[in-house]
Amino acid sequence: MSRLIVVSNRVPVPDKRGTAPAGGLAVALQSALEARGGLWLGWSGQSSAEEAIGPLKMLKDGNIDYALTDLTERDVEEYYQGFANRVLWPICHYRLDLAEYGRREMTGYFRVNRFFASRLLPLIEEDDLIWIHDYHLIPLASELRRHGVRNRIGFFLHIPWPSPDVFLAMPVHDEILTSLTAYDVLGFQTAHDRENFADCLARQGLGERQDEEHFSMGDRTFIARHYPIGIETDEFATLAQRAAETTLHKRMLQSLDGKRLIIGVDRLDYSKGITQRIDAFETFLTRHPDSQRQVTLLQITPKSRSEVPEYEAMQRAVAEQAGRVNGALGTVDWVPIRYVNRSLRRPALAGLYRMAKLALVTPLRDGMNLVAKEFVAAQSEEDPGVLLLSRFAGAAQELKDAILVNPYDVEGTADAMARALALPVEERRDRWRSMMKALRANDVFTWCDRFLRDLSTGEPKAGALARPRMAAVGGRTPISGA
Ligand code: ADQ
Repeated sequence: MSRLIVVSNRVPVPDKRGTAPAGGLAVALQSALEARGGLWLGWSGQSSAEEAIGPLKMLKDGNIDYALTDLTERDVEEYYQGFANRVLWPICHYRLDLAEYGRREMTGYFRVNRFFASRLLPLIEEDDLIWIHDYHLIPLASELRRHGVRNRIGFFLHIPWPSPDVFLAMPVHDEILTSLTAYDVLGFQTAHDRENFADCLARQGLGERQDEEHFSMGDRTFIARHYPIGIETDEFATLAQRAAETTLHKRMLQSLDGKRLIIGVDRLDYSKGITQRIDAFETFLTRHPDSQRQVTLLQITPKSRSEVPEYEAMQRAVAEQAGRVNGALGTVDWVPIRYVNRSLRRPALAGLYRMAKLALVTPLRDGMNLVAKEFVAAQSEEDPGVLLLSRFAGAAQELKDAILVNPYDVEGTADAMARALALPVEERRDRWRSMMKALRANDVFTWCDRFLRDLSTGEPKAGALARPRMAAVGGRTPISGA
């Protein structure tokens, strides 16, 4: 079996106790790396002066080598905060109005990708499979190819791929599209994203489509397929069951004092639809005064990308909005919205999901949305809570038995909240069983196997991934998105 190299912007390096500080995605990739032997390369998160950037920091854990590089301040500004988070992220989330395209940032993005290639090149061995993750690193394969790398290289995009009318508004669309054709396998979250990508190629007259999933460009051929990412379904369900015995769980139950818990969990990001959700919750409470004092919305929202102005502004806007609703509708002994800006450990999060009767997962656009899947996995079989899910999240393609909503329709979402809270237990169980079946059939290990099987075409068939021990799923840092 070939060795595996994973490259992502950030790397979930295990802590000193050797447990992975990460969610399901990192756990699945680490088990694939462990099984094949491998290397995970990415940015250390540190910036330093150009002359102070030293050799890669190498760490070893079992069968996995971690290679971390610092970047310069200018790199971070232009590549990460600039082109990746202020051009590609808003464009892929259909927010042309927020994209701030600048030549300097675009040049920085390609320069840093060349730099990553230069760091990776000396470490590549002949048969290695290379798996590159997410929008920060789109041009990496073409940079490697320029240096003669002929290994199989795959790319997985964690965020949506927009329709041509949106994507082609980005000034360097052709460079980005062409660099994607340097991969052997291109992975998208949904068939819809894959089709959008194919439409962009067709619109620009780039390459030829052989069939639904096979394309050619010059003398190269590549696969573009959808691989919906999953979670560590059974392990997460066990975490949630165990959480019921913890002190936090008991304290939380006590503080709810019989009120029904509604939960929202999202990184603070404009794509997650948090302000529309709070509006919908307020509308629900106003239209159903009998629900006031009977429910509490716990919105857990760790800050992210605070160095980008839109995120800083949003931080203030959401806090003010929650404060306004609490001021208008709250009473001396009831706060409608508990708004918390921190990250929780996964066992605590799993326990809160299980306690909630309703989850509000209402992004305006999302590649997949793992919170929706985690919430379902955390429910009890006898008395499961209900998932209210945006039809614009990739997860809606699989979780068809959620209550699907259009998050732009505030009144419709408010009505759906009322309907969800009134669902009889038999219907809640039926919906939950069908969603759980989908989550078990496509967990994060299956996702990883499917991608690697396509990437490793031609080599002896890889076996299914070994499931990690429970200890490995207890950390807190997701590798992508933030
Ligand atoms: P994100 O945009 O970060 O990921 P999401 O899929 O929801 O979005 O994943 C968030 C992860 O962070 C979940 O595992 C969740 O449990 C965790 N998390 C969120 N808030 C937390 C908190 N307060 N404390 C602890 N953990 C918290 C990107 C794409 C998504 C895609 C994923 C994976 O934007 O669409 O689903 O990558 O491909």
